[in-house]
Amino acid sequence: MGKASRGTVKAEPYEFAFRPATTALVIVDMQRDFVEPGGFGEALGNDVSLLRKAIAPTRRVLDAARKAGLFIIHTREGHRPDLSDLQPSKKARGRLKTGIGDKGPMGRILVRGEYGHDIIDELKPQAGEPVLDKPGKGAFYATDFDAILTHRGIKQLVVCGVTTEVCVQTTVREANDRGYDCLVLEDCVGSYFPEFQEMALKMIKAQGGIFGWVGKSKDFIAAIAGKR
Ligand code: C5J
Repeated sequence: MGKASRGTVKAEPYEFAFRPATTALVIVDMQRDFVEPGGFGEALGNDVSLLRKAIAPTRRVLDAARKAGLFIIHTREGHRPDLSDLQPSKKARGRLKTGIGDKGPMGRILVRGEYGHDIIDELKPQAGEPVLDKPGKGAFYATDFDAILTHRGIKQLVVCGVTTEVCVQTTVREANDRGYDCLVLEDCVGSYFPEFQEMALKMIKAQGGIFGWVGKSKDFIAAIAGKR
């Protein structure tokens, strides 16, 4: 774990330079359909408790970021009610009896405006925090994410959310290719598969931080509070 000096966050493979004015907190897809018992994720046979572990630390990070006036953006994976932005390949994948667009336990699955598509109450966005609706796994694909970040002068992303190896990692890879430095908070991201959680985080910080940095919520909160 890299040492931290003032203006940095302790992280791997080495300390992450933290510049509040150019840093955004990005909370990826903390939606009921993925995280809540009775949602789509659980209906697919997944154990949502593995994802729910990320809620409390993410809430602490969100509170600290709000207090410090950091730019905060939330994402949601989902589709238009007419499903015109749903690729036939994505609809067909998995050969599910009840899949995207169908009536699920919390309304139509991953459809905008439905109860299950929305962000969980614990991490509900506040006024002034953009919510980015994305049809894909990555937050840059078919969205104005890059424009929003560019207009704010954002250069670093601190990333929380689910799932680690799918939408979080895809977003981090897309961001890295666009020149953003990403710090993923390991206790604020979650996967239904413990081995994917471990390997996805390892991949991000491998080879000198090939996609970015991995750190812990307590160290980021300490940096926000100016304790580092
Ligand atoms: C998935 C996501 N796993 N938000 N979506 O389909 O990671």
